[in-house]
Amino acid sequence: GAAVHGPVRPAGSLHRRAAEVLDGNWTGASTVPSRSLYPHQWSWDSAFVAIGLRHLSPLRAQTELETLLDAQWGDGRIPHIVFNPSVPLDAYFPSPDFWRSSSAGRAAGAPRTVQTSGIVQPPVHALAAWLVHTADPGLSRSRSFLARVYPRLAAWHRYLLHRRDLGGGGLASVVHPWEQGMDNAPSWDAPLSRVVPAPARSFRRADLAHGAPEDRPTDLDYGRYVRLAADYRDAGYGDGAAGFAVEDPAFNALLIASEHALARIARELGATGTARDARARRLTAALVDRLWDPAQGMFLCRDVRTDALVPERGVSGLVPLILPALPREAAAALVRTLRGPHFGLGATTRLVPSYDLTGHAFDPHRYWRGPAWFNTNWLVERGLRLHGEYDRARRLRAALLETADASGFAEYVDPYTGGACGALGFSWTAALTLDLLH
Ligand code: 9YW
Repeated sequence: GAAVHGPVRPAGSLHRRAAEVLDGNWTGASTVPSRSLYPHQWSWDSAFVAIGLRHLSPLRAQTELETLLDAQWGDGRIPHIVFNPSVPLDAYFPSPDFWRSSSAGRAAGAPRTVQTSGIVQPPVHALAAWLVHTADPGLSRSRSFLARVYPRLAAWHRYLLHRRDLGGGGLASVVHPWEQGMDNAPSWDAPLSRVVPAPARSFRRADLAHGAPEDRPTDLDYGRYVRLAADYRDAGYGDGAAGFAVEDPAFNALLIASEHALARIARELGATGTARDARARRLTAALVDRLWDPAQGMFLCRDVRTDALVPERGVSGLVPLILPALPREAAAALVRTLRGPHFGLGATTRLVPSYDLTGHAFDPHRYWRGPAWFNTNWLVERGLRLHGEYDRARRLRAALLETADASGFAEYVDPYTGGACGALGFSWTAALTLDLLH
């Protein structure tokens, strides 16, 4: 522990090391999350990367988002992976021949020229586009950056709010754990248990060639992920019939934060933005109405198929702290929950773990079942500042910078020791480090 949280190195050199990670992961039009583990473009990774990249090169940050948006489907969805055609098929599973986007996704308007997955990831993009614009408004205006991305981002939100309101309460549902971005979070265990796993011999995991099996999801999890994705593909990527449908607090909070960002973008482009801000406030009320658990002092997932809240505490339930229209009592309760025994912030941990420290499924090394991740911590830091918790935000920021540096920009870390897990030289860890340094 002590060695990992050692003395802070001069900020200048941390800045340089973070920039080197992003340079190394840049392909010319976008950034891969990790050279070894994830050799394509991932949707929410690119949004977080753009947020950091804007401090190095606003042009590259704009290009990152434009490349992703070029792969948008006709129905508005932004795919979770845009495949790099020069990477061998067996480098990552599921590969383009699994998703078959240009044929299976034809009715949903999948692009013909690039291969993508058919599921989505959290909508951080409008927030990222706005932040990228503010880094260099002159460049942004000269390239009509916002004018070009605004209609695409609006179509993306329309897809989520109309096609994905599977619970009928105004929120968007995810139809696969990969869509929410926290692949093996314990909140998925119950809704996933109803999915019949695809036989292990029917697919070959590529992730185990790069990551330690005990830090990754299990084979049984993978069998269920494969079954869900194959069923969705075989239904032409149409929404409604999914066996797995969950309303997740972080996914929806990011949609709402992005809706507020779209209001700002609309104002910059000469409109009023009032309708979007009003919608963001309505969505905040729907989030509280459907996912807030007053007894736990946090948000939980709702399993749409059983219409019940899932009794697992995950970091996803703290992310709504980023919302400006959150009721004051909810914000105060979230801060208490962060500091309490389940997340231990400032007491037993210096970074927010991905899952309840006292939970039955807690594992400090296994992916989204305990380790601390930099993107969720960056969001919590932002939320703490938004709600006036400056001291706590300052301490979290310091811990993030120290841990990012000492871990070699790890993908995720042990929440107690800060020890590195997963891939090193991970893009969003480096990008969000840069953002925190500014
Ligand atoms: C996988 C790329 C992605 C992230 C997800 C993370 C992981 C892909 O990596 O999923 O193969 O498991 O869970 O959030 O976007 O970094």
